[in-house]
Formats: sequence, C-alpha cells, structure tokens
Amino acid sequence: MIFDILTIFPGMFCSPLEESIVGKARERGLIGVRVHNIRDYAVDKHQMTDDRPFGGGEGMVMKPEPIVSALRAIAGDGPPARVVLLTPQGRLFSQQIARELSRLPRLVLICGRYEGVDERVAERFTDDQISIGDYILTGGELAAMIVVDALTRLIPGTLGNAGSALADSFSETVLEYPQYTRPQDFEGVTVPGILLSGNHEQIRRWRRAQALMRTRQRRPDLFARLDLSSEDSALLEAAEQEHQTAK
Ligand code: 9D3
Repeated sequence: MIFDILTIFPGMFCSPLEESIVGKARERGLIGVRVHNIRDYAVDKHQMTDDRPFGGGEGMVMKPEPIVSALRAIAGDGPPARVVLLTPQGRLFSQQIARELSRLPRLVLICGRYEGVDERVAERFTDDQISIGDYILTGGELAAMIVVDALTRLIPGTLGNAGSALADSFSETVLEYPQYTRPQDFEGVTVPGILLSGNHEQIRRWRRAQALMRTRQRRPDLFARLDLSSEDSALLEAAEQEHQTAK
C-alpha cells in the first residue's frame, strides 16, 4: 500500500514513520510513504498556502491551487488512489474504516491547517473525508499518522505478532482483560493469584469476566451492543455475587 501525504509541515512525519512496526513495514517494502510539501506547489512569490475567508471571520483558509497542483503532480505516480481529506467534518474513523481502507492499493491523505481547506477542494478533489474523533487538533497531520498506523498493522506481513490484528478487540467489541508480567510482587502490589495457578480453564474464565466487567464499566456503548453468551451472563452474575459477599 502506498500513502501520499500532502502537508505544509512535512517534518512532523519523520520519526513517527521511521520507528516500530510502521518503520519496519517501510523497510520491508510492505508500505511506501511519500510526504509532499504543499508549499512546493504554491506558485506566487511568497509561496502562500492560505488566505483570508470570503465573507469574513476568524483565521485563514487553505487556498485550493497549491493542494490541487500537488494532487495533479502526484496523480500518475502509482496505482489509482483514494483521496482522503483529514477534517473535523469527516466521517468518524473506526476499525471498520481502517479495514476498508487497508484493502486499497494507494491513499492520498490531505492534511488541513488553520480554519480548514477551501470547500471546492473537499467537494471536487476528494473521495472521502475523515475525522479521528471529537476533539480539536491544530491540523490534520497527527490524524493522518493515526490513519497510516492503523492501516499498516492490518497489511499482511507487517505484524511480528503474526495475524493477531485480525482477532483484535473492537472487531470483537469487548475491551481486553488486564495483563501482568514479572515481577510477581511490584512494590507490594501482587499479580492476581489465579494467573499463577496454571489452571488454564479458570484463567480463561477470569479473563473473560474481567473483559466483560471493564467493558460494562468503561464502555457502556460497546457493552450495550454485546450479544452475551450464557457463559458470559453466568460469569458476570458470579462476579457480582462475589462483590456482594466481599462487602
Ligand atoms: C472555529 C473552530 N475551529 C477551530 C477551533 C475549527 C477547527 C478547524 C481546524 C478545528 C480543528 C481544526 C484542525 N483539525 C483538523 O484538521 C483535523 C481534526 C481534528 O481537529 N479533530 C479530529 N480529527 C481531525 S482530522 C483533521
């Protein structure tokens, strides 16, 4: 999969795309990431990429010409691309969207800055618009990196942890159970005894109960959509009983 990223801050992408799984995937040729400076496509003498909004109002708007020139310049450099604008007005990014996009041969990600991008770019030159959540960023760059990260680990061969991306939570819609490693006693806080018992059936049930309880507690939205098995209901019931007797 090829990513082309259009930004006025190309330097922001250096280390995040060189480290860890994404860096390895690039080294191994499983993904290609090309970062393009929108300013290089601005033709006026000051290489302006933004201007004041028609109709007045706060801040600046990204001009259409440099972005569209950049899009045209790179259009033929690879397979046909889906052009995605990162914007707070986009559809909310999710694991489902990540899976959908990870099947494409090429993505162009346009990172907005300031108050946003001229609407004619959004309307006429993009295929998709994505937001990564309901909070305010200073621009689309970090959002683009999140999209690259989430898609990369879905591409076959990118995970050291072979194939586990497929079975992840959020596809399963329940949060993960708590994990522990050595030491068994960390500053007086010990690992739950059941995990040291060697009884794999009991461990499996404990983990499932923990996963269900924390999903109910922390993500009632996910919990409401769960289709609980009779074992799940029994595990939750037993956990509640235990909680009662502990009091
Ligand atoms: C007047 C209100 N605005 C500024 C506080 C709107 C606004 C414009 C531009 C808010 C954020 C931004 C920059 N953000 C992005 O480009 C962005 C984004 C985000 O802010 N949140 C979640 N996903 C994304 S994707 C791109």
